[in-house]
Amino acid sequence: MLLLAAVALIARAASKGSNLLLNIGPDASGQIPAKAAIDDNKDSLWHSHPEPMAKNDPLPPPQSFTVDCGAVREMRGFTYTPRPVSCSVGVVDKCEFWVSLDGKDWTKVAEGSFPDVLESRKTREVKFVKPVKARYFRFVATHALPIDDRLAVAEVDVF
Ligand SMILES: [Ca+2]
Repeated sequence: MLLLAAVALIARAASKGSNLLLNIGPDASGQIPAKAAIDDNKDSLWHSHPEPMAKNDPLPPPQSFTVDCGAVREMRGFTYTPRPVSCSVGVVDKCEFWVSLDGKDWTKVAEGSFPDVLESRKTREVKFVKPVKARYFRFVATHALPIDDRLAVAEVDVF
């Protein structure tokens, strides 16, 4: 059971025409640019925490964001692009990928583990066991290197 929705914001994704429902931590008060995870720009980042993060106020995983694709579509897998090499804090190396038809009932369809993520920030592709039909997807960051109390993601997409 995921319990991640403390605050929900809705923003318009710039390039993919999706509504972004973004779940942020219970103590977050700032505008977190989660839409930056689906803007086709590897230099813009989703952060799990407000900027600047309070020194004694970590937001440990899992942290997530949820995307409304606007209509039911077939999904065969997802891609994940780590944050650029210019910073190595909170680089997500483990994640889960969930999908939903209605935004209420969720099914985990994949897990990702990228142990070489600090050395290589290339885009990773994870295929589901079988294609699924869904309108919503949720990227859940479950661990990060080398610091696990904040998380950042450059890009996530479905294919
Ligand atoms: Ca981005």
